[in-house]
Amino acid sequence: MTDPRTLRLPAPARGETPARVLTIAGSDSGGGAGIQADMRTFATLGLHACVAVTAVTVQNSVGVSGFSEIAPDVVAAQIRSVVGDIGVSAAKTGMLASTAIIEAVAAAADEVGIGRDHAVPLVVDPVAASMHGDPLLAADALDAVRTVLIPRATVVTPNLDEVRLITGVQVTDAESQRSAAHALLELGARWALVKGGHLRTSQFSPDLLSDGHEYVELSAERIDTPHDHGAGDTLAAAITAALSHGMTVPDAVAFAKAWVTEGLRWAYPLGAGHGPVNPLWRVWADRIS
Ligand code: PXL
Repeated sequence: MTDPRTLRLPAPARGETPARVLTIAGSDSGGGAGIQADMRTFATLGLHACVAVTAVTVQNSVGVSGFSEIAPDVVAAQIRSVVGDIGVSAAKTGMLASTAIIEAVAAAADEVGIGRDHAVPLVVDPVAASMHGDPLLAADALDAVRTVLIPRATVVTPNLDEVRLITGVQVTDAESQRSAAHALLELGARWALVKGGHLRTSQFSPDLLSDGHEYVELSAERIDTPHDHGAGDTLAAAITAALSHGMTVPDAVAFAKAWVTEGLRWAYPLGAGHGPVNPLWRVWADRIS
């Protein structure tokens, strides 16, 4: 097991501009997932997070009761505005809601130099639904995920449901996990991380990371908690944070997996439904111990 004390990124000196990242994602009014998870992850890791909001969800611990999309040109303008002035060394996408927003994000990313073929890596978390199954992406936007979003991904990080929706591959074991990774790479991602967290087959949570040449199996202790809302967002945010400091993709994913495992250990109940993963685990652990 990774010693949690080693899960650190270089810290900025007092008064020094920290590394900057950009999250392009939706707001979770319950404070557990989406940009709230991303920003807390980035903040705890010593980064400055810029935000392009894509949608405002109405949700609590029980579910998502609706959302309002931000106009696609406003999403794109947020990206251009912050990258042009503040500058970022990595970016991530979460909930993108619609084809029009995906297309606007892709165009802005190309323009400002974010994505697999640019200097600034892009982590794509292809969010399709909440943990309760409430849709966060229009059904007709899956095609844009396949043809517009994933081809721009330095790393794509779907869970098993998202893999099935995007590639048609139903992952049940190591072999189908490999087929799913190949299908995602064929769509154009540089690296595919097929998360096995929802494969309730063992005490480990086996993920497969591949670029078609390297196959890295990552397994971490399975933390058995119902309070894992926002775990996928936190994982993708921690990968983005590590990439922003120049880590390789395999090192960044290993770092992030260990990071989110600690976050799950520090998860807490909230409301009547599922509580969130705790991206502030380090701060809480330092305060308490
Ligand atoms: O965890 C995926 C996710 C991403 N973004 C937003 C969400 C959720 C899950 O509910 O609400 C805004």
